Amino acid sequence: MTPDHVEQRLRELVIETPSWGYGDSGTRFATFRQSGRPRDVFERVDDAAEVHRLTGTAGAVALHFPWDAVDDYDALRDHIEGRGLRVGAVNPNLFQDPDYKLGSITHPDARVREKSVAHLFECLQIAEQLGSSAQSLWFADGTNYPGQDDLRARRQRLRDALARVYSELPAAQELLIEYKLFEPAFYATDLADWGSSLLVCQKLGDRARVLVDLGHHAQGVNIEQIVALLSDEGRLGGFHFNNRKYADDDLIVGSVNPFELFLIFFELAGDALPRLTIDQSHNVEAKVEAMVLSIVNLQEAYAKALLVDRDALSAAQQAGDVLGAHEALLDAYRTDVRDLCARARAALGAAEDPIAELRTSGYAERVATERETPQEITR
Ligand code: RM4
Ligand code: MN
Ligand code: MN
Repeated sequence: MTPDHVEQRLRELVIETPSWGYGDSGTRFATFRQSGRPRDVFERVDDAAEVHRLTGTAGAVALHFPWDAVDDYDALRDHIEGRGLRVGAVNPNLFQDPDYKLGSITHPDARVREKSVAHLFECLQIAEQLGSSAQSLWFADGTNYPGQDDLRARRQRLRDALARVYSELPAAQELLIEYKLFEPAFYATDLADWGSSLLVCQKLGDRARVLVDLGHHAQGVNIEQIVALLSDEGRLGGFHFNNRKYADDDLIVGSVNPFELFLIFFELAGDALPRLTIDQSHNVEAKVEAMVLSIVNLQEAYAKALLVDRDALSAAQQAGDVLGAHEALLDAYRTDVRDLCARARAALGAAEDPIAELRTSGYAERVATERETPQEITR
């Protein structure tokens, strides 16, 4: 692909940033308050809009409920659209209420299962009001000890609940089903891997697809191969981008393993892109800055993947030229695409150098002053 084509494709890239990535977050040891942290969903949206202004690529904001719950969803939608954004995926939250100690839709008690399904139904409505086209589901459900619950019964409960949700799914929405190896459950997570999610999706129907979070695998797992497989099956629904060294670390995307990110984009770049969302938690770094850097890293990984000479690659593959094929990937990976991405951003009316622009814009200082006034933090 020529650099002009790459620039064109970059201009079409849309990444959803997560409302929950802008608020205060921490580890189980401590949460360090940041100055200028948003106090409610409206301010979280304002931060998302600033990331979009600087990068040109972050035009949608994913929401999490009840963290982002408001009385008036029309007002929230107006605010989001007034900031030049649209609503991304809606993420129901079935992991914080004390009732969910032993699970949500897999809970042994039918009352808790009903409560969980009611929340999922409520989120279908919220999404309709906000104009969202996806429910992004992640379940913390699992067990901590062998024998704690019946693994097959839990699986059946999970399938029954999701079938009910799927049957009520408005035509404009799809269901994305995320998996995660472990945490908070430490013995058996009910949806622990891509295969478990895929089986559920296949039972539900075409509008149920798998969501891949880069932090949700065992060490050494070949994520790009999972991407190729799900994509080939037409079941790759989307991503939660982040990076990790050890577990679900939720670090800035591309910060630890940029080559893996490039290989994932290489698998994606041949087809229409699925939903691309960031799912990060910035505990010690400035949040808006971290989100901007994540978008820049995504732009660069995508640009490099588009630059791969696919004809040369497949010729080398056909000829059994092992290193020639590998080199075809490395050639693209080693290309400096910073200027190309800067040009694409400029063409979008965004910043050539988004981090530098953010630092000189005074945005952080301005919100630090504006958000000083004590106000209950709704999250
Ligand atoms: C989980 C998972 C979900 C996210 C929550 C907050 O580990 O990645 O996608 O909604 O964290
Ligand atoms: Mn996630
Ligand atoms: Mn996660």
